Amino acid sequence: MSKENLLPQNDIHRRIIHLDMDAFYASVETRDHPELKNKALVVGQDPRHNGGHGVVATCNYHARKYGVHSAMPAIQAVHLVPEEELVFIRPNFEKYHRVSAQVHSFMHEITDLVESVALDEAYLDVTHNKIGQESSVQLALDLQKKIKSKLGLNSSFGVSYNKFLAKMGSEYAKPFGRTVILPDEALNFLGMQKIAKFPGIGPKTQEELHKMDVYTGGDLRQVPVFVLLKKFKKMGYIIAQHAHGIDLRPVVADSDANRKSIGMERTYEPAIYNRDEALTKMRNYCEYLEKELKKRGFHAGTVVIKVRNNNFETVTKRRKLKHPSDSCFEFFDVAKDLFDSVHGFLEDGIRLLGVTVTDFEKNNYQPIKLFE
Ligand code: TTP
Ligand code: MG
Ligand code: MG
Repeated sequence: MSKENLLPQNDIHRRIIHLDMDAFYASVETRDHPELKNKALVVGQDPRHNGGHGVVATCNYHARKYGVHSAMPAIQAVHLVPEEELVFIRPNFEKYHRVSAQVHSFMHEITDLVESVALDEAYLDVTHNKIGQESSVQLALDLQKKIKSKLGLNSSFGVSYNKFLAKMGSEYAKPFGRTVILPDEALNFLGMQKIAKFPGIGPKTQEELHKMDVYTGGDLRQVPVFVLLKKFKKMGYIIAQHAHGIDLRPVVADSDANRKSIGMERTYEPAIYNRDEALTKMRNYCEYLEKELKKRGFHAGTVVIKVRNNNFETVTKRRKLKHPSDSCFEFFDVAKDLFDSVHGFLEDGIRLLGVTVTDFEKNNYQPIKLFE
């Protein structure tokens, strides 16, 4: 087996949009205070009236020209920007939430597969969409246009076949940017990017990679996967996938992400008296659960079974897994054990059987599969 086979099979068939609002809080404030249009607008408390305290939430692009940015101590903005241009404005979170909800309602006109990352930013899987529009680029353009015309705000988007590339795209052309990365352009695009632009490559990892003469996505792709894996462990494997344009994470709809559990139960008439028959049913449920979890990109931490007998006595039993999992086999192992710990029900006949998994956590990346 060649070492490059450590990478999962790519999937280039999805259509994903990543949209992010430009200078979000600051743009909302400029819209509502047009007299501030030509100012360097910083959202945050004015440190000059505040004992020098406070941080910059965000600032408009005018202020960015002077080097101001999010999370910077506000007092630094005072030093960087000429006094007559500088304006501080206190954040109005209620308003930003309201605008965010409006943006989301436009997104939901296109698809319910909307995954919010922050107030001003979301992924949309538009492979199948409500509008029946084949062109994901057209959908993104229309969305950007609608946000502009209805809300008076600028945004940037990236369109590609996975989340990582779509996000790289939306950041690439900010502000008011539009970037489309087609499957056969992805490696070219990534090859030109500085490694600092890749998610997961912070200053420390950058330094380590520079020591290996790796400066761009192109350089990164030349590094064998096992080297990145050995050096940077789990994150190295993610970085390696990115360098090759691979990101299999699904877009998890916000409504799904809030789900607390997934389960399946059925009633039986006539009742079940046979252990193997009951176990076969539960095994089928576990297969369904694995499929549903994989679809949503979740791992579950706990398995719960429910059993009801002919006398309508019902028991539920639960057990935490050693590690969160999305494996049918691991669920079934536990479910079988729990089932065997319910005494006397088979003799009376089983009317209802259920298996549920809960305690979700997000499974962000594909596990390494050494042997397929
Ligand atoms: P971002 O999307 O990171 O930044 P932005 O929208 O201001 O600018 P752009 O996307 O054009 O680069 O964050 C969205 C909002 O979240 C931002 O307007 C303010 C808030 N925010 C903070 O409060 N603190 C922070 O450190 C960051 C990064 C953002
Ligand atoms: Mg933004
Ligand atoms: Mg954002």
